[in-house]
Amino acid sequence: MLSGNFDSFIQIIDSAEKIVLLPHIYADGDALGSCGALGTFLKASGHDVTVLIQEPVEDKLTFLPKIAGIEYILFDEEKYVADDARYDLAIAVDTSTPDRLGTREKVFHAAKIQARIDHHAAGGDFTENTLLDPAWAATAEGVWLLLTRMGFDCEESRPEALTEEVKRSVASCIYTALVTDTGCFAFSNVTAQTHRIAGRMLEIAGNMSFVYHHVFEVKSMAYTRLMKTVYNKLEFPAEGVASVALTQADFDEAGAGDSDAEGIANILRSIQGVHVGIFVKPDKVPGKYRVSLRSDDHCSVADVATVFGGGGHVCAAGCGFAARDDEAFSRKMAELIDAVKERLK
Ligand SMILES: [Mn+2]
Repeated sequence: MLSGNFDSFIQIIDSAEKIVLLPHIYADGDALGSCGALGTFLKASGHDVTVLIQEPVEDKLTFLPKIAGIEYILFDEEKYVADDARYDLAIAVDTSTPDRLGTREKVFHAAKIQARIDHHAAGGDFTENTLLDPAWAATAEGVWLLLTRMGFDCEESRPEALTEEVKRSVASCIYTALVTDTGCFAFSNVTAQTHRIAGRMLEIAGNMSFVYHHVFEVKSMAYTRLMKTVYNKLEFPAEGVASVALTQADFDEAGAGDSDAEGIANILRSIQGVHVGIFVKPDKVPGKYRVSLRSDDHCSVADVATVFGGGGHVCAAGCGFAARDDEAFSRKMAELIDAVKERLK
């Protein structure tokens, strides 16, 4: 169900001249695509718009700055003084809690007015001016609905500066956001509306197959080297359970970072006959480990994670543990596997 109201959100935008768009930290395709689409449109409509990102755009998404009609500016903390209300309006995009803004939180609060467009059901009500619907597969779905209400797709009322090039740019950004947040239209969050919007984006932007190629097909060398180790270390400690535990040395040898390890627990879970995937990797703090758990309807991994002080959803959860030597590590792994076995139906 929709929280907030399009008309008042548009009023806030209309009355602002200088606007800053803030995607969440480690911005993904939805956060960057939504900001690209909204920013490109608002710029063409005559606003002074800045998209401020916390980290450089990740490799697989570097095509986005090329198709967006607006620049993504890397946040430089020293250049921004606290409480300097340089913006009339700050919009948090695809951001569920204010701490997901990183050090740009102060930019958000320093603006005269705060707003948020998002699709995360969980999270805080950190601003009154929120436009949020958990039924949107991506925040970009809401951005599209907002833009159409601002005259984007209507020949009579759309702003004059909205050239075909701007339209293509906006549509490419929205399409990218939809593709990434839905696992290429594979997840259960996809609705008929998601497909309708994606269809309209293709009508405007033309062939977009390069998005799938960059986001899902291309694998980095570091990831590929890490996956060699993952398959070498793959174990089936109980029926229906697959597990892999990597060490810091495994990451170092592969030249891999945290982002290369994303989705490994899902890969384990997708093996035929496996109901629970357990992926363990070292934490930044030496002697500590992070656990990703994925399951189907045979086991609630949220319950497993709770035992170890973590949490999450029934099918996707996480927790951590400390182990100062190999023996302690093996003991913790055995406890983890026992906790899974107890809950496996
Ligand atoms: Mn999203």
